[in-house]
Amino acid sequence: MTPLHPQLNAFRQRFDLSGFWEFCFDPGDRGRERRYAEGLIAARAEGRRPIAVPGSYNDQFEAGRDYLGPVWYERRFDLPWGFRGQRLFVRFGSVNYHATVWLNGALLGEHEGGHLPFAFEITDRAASEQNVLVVRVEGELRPDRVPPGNVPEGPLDSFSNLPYPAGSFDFFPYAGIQRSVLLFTLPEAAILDVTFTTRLEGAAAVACVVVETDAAAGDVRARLCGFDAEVSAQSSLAGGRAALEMRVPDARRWAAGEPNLYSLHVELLRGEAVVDRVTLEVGLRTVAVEGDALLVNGEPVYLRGFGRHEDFPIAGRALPPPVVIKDYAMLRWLGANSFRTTHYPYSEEMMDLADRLGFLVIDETPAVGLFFAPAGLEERGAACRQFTEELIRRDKNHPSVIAWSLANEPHSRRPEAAPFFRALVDLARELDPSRPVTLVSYMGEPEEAFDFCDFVCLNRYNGWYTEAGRIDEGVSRLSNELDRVHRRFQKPIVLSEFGADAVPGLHGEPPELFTEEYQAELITAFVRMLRDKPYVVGEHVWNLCDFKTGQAIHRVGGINYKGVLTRDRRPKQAARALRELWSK
Ligand code: GCB
Repeated sequence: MTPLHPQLNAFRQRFDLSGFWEFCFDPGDRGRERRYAEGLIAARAEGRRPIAVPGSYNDQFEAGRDYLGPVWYERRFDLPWGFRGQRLFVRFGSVNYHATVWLNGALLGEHEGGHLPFAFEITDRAASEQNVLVVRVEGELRPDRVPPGNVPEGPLDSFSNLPYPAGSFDFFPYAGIQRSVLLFTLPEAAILDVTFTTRLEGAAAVACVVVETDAAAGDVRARLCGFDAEVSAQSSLAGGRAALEMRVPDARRWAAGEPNLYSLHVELLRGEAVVDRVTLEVGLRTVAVEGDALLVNGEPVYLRGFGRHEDFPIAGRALPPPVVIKDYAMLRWLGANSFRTTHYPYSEEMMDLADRLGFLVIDETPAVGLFFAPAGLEERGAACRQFTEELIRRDKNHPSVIAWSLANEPHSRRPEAAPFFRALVDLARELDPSRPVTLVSYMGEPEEAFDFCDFVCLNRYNGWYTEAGRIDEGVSRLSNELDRVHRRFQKPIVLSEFGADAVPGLHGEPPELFTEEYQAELITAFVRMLRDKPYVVGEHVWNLCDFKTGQAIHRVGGINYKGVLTRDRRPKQAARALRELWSK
């Protein structure tokens, strides 16, 4: 189990190992026999060099651009003051795709899948000085992985033209240690997990807190503080667990644009003594789907926003913090109130800011481009279950997260698809009964799994991949299709992707494909059409920014130009058009 995000307080320490690590490529996969795991990279690796962590490695060196085979990272450290004698862990925020980790030559473990955290206990392995942490990473694209890659001809029927490198998806398969690596401590008896949910009772709210610990006995105390008020509750542990409720009269609810956060302090007590504490910033709010409406705090909401990528030149998938802030500033400027974490979980910093800034988030697992041919299906299924569990565990306490998206654009024609998703949806509901569950469907795929989702998400590129050059025709076809889908499923619909590529600075009158004018007109026409559909509860433009893809004949310079902002975050015409539309 990955403990809660590391905290720094009177009972817990943490230390960030980010910086310049030792690194080498290992195209012949000889690192094990050369004993790199023991810290011998410096002595034995050809072409060893410093590398920035966090950061995808691909754009840091020319040789790394399309290389996805084994690479090795090494970091030496002395234990920081105050860490000795504590329970120690090392935690990786995201390593894409497969990580094997050693400390001082001893294997700690492995982890599969990027974008989600994992940790290993190192209490008995760490020395006070001269520790050597080594990570072997490989980002190979394989049909039995999630997202899949190098899928043979056939199973993807609707998308046979794979890019290079050959992902079954349209973004660059950046690899490496892409988020922070933290050392952290836990006290001898510790709080391992906290689950926070809300029940509304008129003007009051009931904060429900479930606490998991590894303490044999003791009490748990929860305090909820904010807006000059404090409520608290205390309960004894049973089997290491406690469930508490606190009633907040005149609750300040969390909502989009009104991000009222309370501080939740959870303390583990032995007798009167506090032995551990964690603090979470939480929001009092509920989410539900009722009829054709998506409700936050019982009020219908309409999602205006984007799909996006964690993508920036050179840094790759490790967004520099100023870019994260800039993206939120631009979302605000555009009048957006929401986004989907296309097509993988975003950084924990991004999620914390969504809570603080008041954005509604559809939180997506890395399951993009799934297919259901029998070869490798079991492995893909196991990966999807693992990622769903890890994501819900990581993000369940964010008030900004209003739904789980369990897949983007699966190739769902085979009969195996529906039962596959039935099981995944059931798992998500079991892990988190407090949020709606959805998945996102591709043009032309009849998605039976919507029968058991709470709402429908459709990606549609009428006027672009179909009806190219004919916006009106595209919009009217989509309008009919939306009505049909709604009649079939009787659930609210989010248009989760639509848009057009626009090469910045390319203009045309009348507008043509790839001009800024065409993109602006297409997006405007879509938004106007959606206004008349009461069952549509959201519009997410693809994409907030231009982003890097693999090489393909439809990706000039390896870039997808569907951003309304350029890759360096400058607005195109469509951005101004949206700002105008969304300000009304
Ligand atoms: C989609 C995908 C997205 C692509 C986009 C496009 O439907 O979900 O990942 O980037 O289309 O631009 O083709």
